[in-house]
Amino acid sequence: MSTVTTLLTDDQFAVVETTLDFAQEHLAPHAVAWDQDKHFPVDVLRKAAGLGLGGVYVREDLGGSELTRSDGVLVFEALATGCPSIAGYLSIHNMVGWMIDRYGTEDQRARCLPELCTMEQLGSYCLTEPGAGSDAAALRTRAVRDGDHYVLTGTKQFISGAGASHLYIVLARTGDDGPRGISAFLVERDDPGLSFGPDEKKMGWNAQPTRQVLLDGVRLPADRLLGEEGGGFRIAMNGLNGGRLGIAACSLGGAQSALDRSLAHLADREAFGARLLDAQALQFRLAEMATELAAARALVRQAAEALDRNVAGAPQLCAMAKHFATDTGYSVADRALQLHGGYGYLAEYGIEKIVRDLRVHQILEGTNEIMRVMVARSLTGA
Ligand code: FAD
Ligand code: 2MC
Repeated sequence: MSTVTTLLTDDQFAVVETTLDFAQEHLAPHAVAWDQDKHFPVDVLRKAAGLGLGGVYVREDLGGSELTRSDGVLVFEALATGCPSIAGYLSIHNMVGWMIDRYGTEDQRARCLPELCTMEQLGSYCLTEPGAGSDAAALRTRAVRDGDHYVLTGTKQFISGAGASHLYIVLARTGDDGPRGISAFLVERDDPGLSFGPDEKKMGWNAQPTRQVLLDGVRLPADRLLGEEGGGFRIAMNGLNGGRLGIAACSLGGAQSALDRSLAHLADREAFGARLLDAQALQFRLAEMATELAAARALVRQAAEALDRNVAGAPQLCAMAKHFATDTGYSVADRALQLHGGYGYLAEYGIEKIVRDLRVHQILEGTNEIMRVMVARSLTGA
């Protein structure tokens, strides 16, 4: 794990060590079973919250850890060495917390954040719809103003944590077509008219639920509007800039774990009268994997610093980091599976689970094609 901890401050080193210990003690030993049983370990999430991981970016006055993005990517990489699926959910929960801390009124902050930070309450982010995924600004869920209330109707697709979460940031249309007609709302699980589809059967990310969120005339007091009417798309996109780094970091952690396991396996395994680790062809493969991960890590950390400093071009750097780190992470994990031979294909070794978990990081929080669209637009000025 040497490149994981190079160039860190003493404080960052301490955070990484604590989080790695947590991941190894509380996540890694159970990750395969949770995947097989499709178990969402809320009790373990609350333990993570005890370390400050329920409100990573939330200000300290309401129980948050108030860390920077540069710290956050270290945390999510370390967590994902234990289980990318759980780390991925925690990244989404923390995106929700950041959005409320950043755009919420003092009343909204006080109502939501203390229990999000302890993870007594879990959060979900609801942008995607059956007819609007990559083209998020085409969403059709409607929020109609009715006196002191808004009434929300529509369907959200693929929502991580749905059903288990208490708080849902829902993007809905209050105005005309396009991004400027969209607003963000705080919807609570008990709000009448809210229900959920069945848990989707998935290739990976099985240690957390993915369900539709169905809004059938959900009537919300007007003070559940987050930010300004018409400002929801900007809030959603700014949330995703940090979220994309969280997912990128989860790919680094999952892939690093697969690489570390490959080293151990090749050191143990003999063929043709020698340790497999002594075969130079395999050493070169390990060296390439480590180098590619180090390059991806450097880009993720650069993008996080750009976001911390709020520099122009930070969203595009986040997009670059997201597609580069998630493509690299998947490719490294897939090569680790190959280095394990037939054992890599067996569930009990945990490698095929990492491959399955990391595959979806190339799709969610903006597909890697959409990340390239963002980068290309900034190059061409389109
Ligand atoms: P589409 O938009 O239909 O895309 C299909 C294909 O076309 C993709 O390969 C895409 O890259 C490509 N494509 C589309 N447009 C272009 C273009 N202009 N140029 C080039 N290629 C293009 N969403 C949430 O809001 N909240 C969640 O919590 C959440 N969790 C998820 C969890 C899981 C397990 C999954 C699988 C998805 C989750 N999503 C969530 C949804 C996810 O963000 C979307 O699946 C993703 O944004 C892609 O949308 P889509 O599936 O509709 O694909
Ligand atoms: N950061 C800040 N602002 C952004 C932004 C970003 N990353 N992306 C877009 N914007 C702004 C943009 O500057 C513009 O602002 P203004 O109106 O002031 O000019 C506004 O948003 C509209 O942007 P575009 O004109 O680029 O809108 P368009 O519809 O052409 O494309 C696109 C936007 C494709 C970048 C956006 O729809 C997108 O990111 N799609 C992917 C959807 C996605 O990431 N879904 C993830 C769901 S969550 C999930 O998967 C989880 C697991 C939680």
